[in-house]
Amino acid sequence: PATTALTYASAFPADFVFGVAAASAQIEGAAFEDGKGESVWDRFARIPGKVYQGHTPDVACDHYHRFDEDFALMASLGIKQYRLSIAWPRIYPNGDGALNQAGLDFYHRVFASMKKHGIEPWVTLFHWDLPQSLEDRGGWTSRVTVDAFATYSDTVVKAFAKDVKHWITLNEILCFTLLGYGTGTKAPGRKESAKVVNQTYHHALLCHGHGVRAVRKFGGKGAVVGLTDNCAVSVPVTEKPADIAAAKAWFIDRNAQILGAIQAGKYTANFLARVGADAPDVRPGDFALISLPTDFLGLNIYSGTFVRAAKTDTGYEALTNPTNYPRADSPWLRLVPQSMYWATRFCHEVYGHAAIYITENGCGYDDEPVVNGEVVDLHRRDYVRAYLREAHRAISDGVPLNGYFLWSFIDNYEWEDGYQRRFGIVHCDFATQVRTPKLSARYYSDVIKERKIL
Ligand code: PNW
Repeated sequence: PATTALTYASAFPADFVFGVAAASAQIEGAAFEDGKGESVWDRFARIPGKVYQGHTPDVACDHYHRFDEDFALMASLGIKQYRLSIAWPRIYPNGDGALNQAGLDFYHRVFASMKKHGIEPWVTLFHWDLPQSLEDRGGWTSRVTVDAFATYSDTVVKAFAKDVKHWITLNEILCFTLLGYGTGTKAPGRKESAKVVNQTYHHALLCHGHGVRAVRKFGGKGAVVGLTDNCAVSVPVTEKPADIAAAKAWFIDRNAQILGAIQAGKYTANFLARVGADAPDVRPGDFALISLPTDFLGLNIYSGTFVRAAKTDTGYEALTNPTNYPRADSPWLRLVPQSMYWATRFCHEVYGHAAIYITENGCGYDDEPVVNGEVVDLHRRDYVRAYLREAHRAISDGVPLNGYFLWSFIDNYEWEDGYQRRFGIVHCDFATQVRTPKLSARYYSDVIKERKIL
């Protein structure tokens, strides 16, 4: 009899969504075309020393002019679901005020092309490219941005309700609040106090609420909406009950500011005790908006922190990985496939989400040359396979995990790491804009076709 790899033969449910993801500022380019306004990343990239070799998002993958070719390639790989984001400064070049019809027209062309190629859009309203004009008026520290987002999300949902049924309000609040205004490693690169940073989180939560409201008001029949969060992920050091309980307690503490607050409809007592005088200012009505019911939770899962039971006040101890713990080229990206299982399981158990989607999962490496017309990224194939197995384990254990989006479709502008760090399953030669599907693209294509881990 033929030898078959039974271990990897586990099938995914028939309606499980397999997709790929990307974001406007990372792939579109055309940063100053057709009336697009400046974004905080256009500005940040030009501050010396902020981004690897001063790389800018000006051209990126030139997807703005090549989307039809990109969707043809996607379709040829059997990819039928694509998560993209809308560039706010294309729609409102100044964040609010005058609407740029050319920006809306671009996305109309994008959605028409996707439809032609049989690809369904999952649209993120905000994936970090804040209009610089809003930053000039305080950015995420100010309620001006919240009001502007309310108008922007209404406009976008109304304009594309016919084309888009899956909406994501915001991508990874932590990255544009804490990293943008606290550590300053991401745009706009500010270093504010903890109190101010907590206020930026609060404003982001309000925008999430406005996004949900926009979809309920203008999304039309069958439209669904959720947040994409990069929750803090704990993985029990062993899967003994004591370590699992410790990991869960750490998870609840560490995710109190976003997922905990949304679920509770307020900042929890534990969270308020932890931040003390740095607690954000909350106005009456804020939490009615923030805690509007959503249809799913999106999770970006890349890595995790190992936690074990300990005789501490909290009952847990989080471990720092030794330097020789395996990782991708991004230092934060430790290879911890079990994060997929524990993040989705804890989210389901703690917050009771009825549906969870992995809206991003992938790995970045610097050196992935095309050799003889091929990129043999076995490391990425292994990464995807290992994480998918843990996703499958979660489903088997009753977690309502309904889909998975691989980050990313194509090598792109990896924020402060510029074009140096490649996350794509399709290689992009940024000098010539030639696309070459990597071995991992072929692998993922087979997975999608057979709906099992190969
Ligand atoms: C995500 N971390 O960012 C973003 O949503 C993408 O735009 C990005 O390209 C991708 O992951 C790869 O980096 C993250 O420090 C940035 O843990 C930083 C972290 C996690 C995710």
